[in-house]
Amino acid sequence: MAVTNAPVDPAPIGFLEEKAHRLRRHMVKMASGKGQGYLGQGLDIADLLAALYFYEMRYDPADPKWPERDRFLLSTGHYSIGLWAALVECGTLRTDELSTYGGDGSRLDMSTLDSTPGVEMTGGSLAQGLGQAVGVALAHKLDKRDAKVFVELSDGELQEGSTWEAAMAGRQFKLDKLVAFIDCNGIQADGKLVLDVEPVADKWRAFGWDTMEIDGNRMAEVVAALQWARVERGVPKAVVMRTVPGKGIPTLEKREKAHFVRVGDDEWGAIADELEKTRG
Ligand SMILES: Cc1ncc(C[n+]2csc(CCOP(=O)(O)OP(=O)(O)O)c2C)c(N)n1
Ligand SMILES: [Mg+2]
Repeated sequence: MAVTNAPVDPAPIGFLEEKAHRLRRHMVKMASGKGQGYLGQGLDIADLLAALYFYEMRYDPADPKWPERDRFLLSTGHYSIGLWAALVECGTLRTDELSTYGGDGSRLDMSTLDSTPGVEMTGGSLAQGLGQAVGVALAHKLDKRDAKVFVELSDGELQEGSTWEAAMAGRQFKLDKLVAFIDCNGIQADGKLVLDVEPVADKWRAFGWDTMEIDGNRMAEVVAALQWARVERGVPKAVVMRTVPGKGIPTLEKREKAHFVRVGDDEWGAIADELEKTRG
């Protein structure tokens, strides 16, 4: 069995940053084809996705159902644009599908469907991902499988009780191959978070999870968190990531309402140019 993304040490930070940039470029292509999309969120988790798919995860792009694979569950289905970019870049999905994002009949829906290769859970209804990840990790533990389970969830999902029920279960079952990344981008549907979720890291610690907090848009910190998470200490791990919606495109980073990006047909060219200029 070919494992194309097995961990390489020391971490190739420059290579991973370039991968994150390429993912962002794919996302701009998708959103500009549709004229709109959840571009801000995809851009904010691009660094995590690059590090997972091109450094950390045991995953075979040609065989996305390989039973021994590590799992990545994207709880926030509307972040799908990020996952599509990663799956295109690693070769599970085709590059020519990027232009179909959000279109009728496309496999690259605006929210995730697990009928698309490489997708581990159907998203859309929020705060379901951690519970599913706990279930998968528990099944692996009972089956004595070695695979890791990585799950992304959002700051908005911290406002839902199901997240904390799952957090308790993860600790109770000592799921030490489960790693949660909490994308604290500071926004939910209408702008800033309406219900205060801080202090996020202290809450996870109080629920018994090994916890660290990072700048989720700094590749060296993302990689350090993944390396830290490799050590098993009998409890699940939480990585609290501080991220910037629209990361990599200054015009989008400055938008107050970044939850959904819709701009005029004539503005997409400038957005794509900004991304290339920021990369330098
Ligand atoms: C259970 C549930 N409630 C409400 C919604 C509607 N909704 C879609 S995205 C979103 C924002 C939630 O905040 P967050 O997950 O932090 O997303 P962000 O704005 O950062 O993309 C909401 C409320 C939903 N999809 N599911
Ligand atoms: Mg949010």
